[in-house]
Amino acid sequence: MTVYFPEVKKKIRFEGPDSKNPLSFKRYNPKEKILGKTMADHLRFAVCYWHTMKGLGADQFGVNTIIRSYNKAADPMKQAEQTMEAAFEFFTKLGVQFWCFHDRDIAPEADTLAETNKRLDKLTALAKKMQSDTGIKLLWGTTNAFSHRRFMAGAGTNPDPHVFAYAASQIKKAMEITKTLGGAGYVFWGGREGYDTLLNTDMGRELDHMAMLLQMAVDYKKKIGFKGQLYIEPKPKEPTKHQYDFDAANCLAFLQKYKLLKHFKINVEANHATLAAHTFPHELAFCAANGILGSVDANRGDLLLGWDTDQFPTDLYDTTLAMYIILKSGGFTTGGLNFDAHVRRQSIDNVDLFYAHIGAMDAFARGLKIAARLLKDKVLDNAIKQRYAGWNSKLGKDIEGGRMNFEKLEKYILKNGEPTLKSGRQELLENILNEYI
Ligand code: XLS
Ligand code: CA
Ligand code: CA
Repeated sequence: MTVYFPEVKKKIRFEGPDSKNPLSFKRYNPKEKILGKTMADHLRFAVCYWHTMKGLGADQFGVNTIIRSYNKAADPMKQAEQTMEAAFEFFTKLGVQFWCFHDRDIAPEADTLAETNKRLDKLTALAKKMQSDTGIKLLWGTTNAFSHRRFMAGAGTNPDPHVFAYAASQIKKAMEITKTLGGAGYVFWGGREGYDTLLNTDMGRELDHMAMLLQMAVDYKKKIGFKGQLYIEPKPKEPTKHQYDFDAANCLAFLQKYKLLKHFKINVEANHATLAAHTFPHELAFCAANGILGSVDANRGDLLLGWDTDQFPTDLYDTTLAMYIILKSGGFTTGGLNFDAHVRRQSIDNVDLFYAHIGAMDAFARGLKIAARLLKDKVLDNAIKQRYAGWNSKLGKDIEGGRMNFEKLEKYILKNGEPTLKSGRQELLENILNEYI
């Protein structure tokens, strides 16, 4: 069998923090138990096919910079097969449990839907074989209904029902192959579901149509017996000026309005959170508070660049707080940490792909360990408990129990006067967090 990543001879191993080997994990020890579960089972790492296998360094200002040995074949199907073989070699050498893909990542589009679907079947069969040979599983599948020119004005929110029908047909097939591959989930990211100008947009109608498409997906899921979790992935802008799935709160309102809430959870992407002017932990905490935290696209943006840079996560504050929120909400069930991230344009060597993922996995492993200690020592828990202690008093209990109204509360104030103010202790808590990190 052809070897596509000869630079890395054997599987990346845990060697501990003192190792000087850049091709080893310093912190991620898949078998180590944290709070009764292995690190691998807590973190559920996934490699994404689109950036890692297909991303070749192109940006808005320049063409590809990266050359890989698996995408040289002239025949696009041959290239797709070699890419798939290379992908599973990479997943195996890296030692992740999962992968994620869009339909169009794994098989090139042909002239007709029927022909395209035949190609997909071929590559799906190959993926299925490689999954069973390697034990690597599918975290989620999804549809790319945003790259082809037919989707220039959106998929489910397109002004033309003919395009809506195309998107539906594509999703139908992508759900089928995700089921064939035993996917634990299926993601809807509304690539061009939004608008560029209100001057040509019927917003209400577009939102109704998007809900209709999702309802059809829910119905089809049931029909084919696909057991995976459905997710919506919010993003506020890019490629459109305004995307309808702006942030987690926006998605929650949408799902509630269209009575779809029980069928969906959120796939939170770190870089999309910051594009929406939130923090990554904010989006996670919002989802956790509302019982809709599903899965995570683990990456980061750049403070000085206003677009979706999809960099590999390295920030320990982010990974710690993320894992803290995830652990507190009970941990992943169907979801996981998918590295929706690509190496920089100048990182042109195969080995850079390994460095990028190793660093990200170690950053999350550290986050997990620190979060577990924070939880065990109850440092934040105790501070929060104390801060809200007033709600355990008679007054607090009466309000929370729905036994109070404006008149009664006014009477209480007239009798008891000014409240005693308490410090929020932000700086102290920041210091404590630093000590743990
Ligand atoms: C793009 C999105 C996309 C989704 C899957 O910004 O992150 O890659 O995760 O369609
Ligand atoms: Ca994403
Ligand atoms: Ca992104």
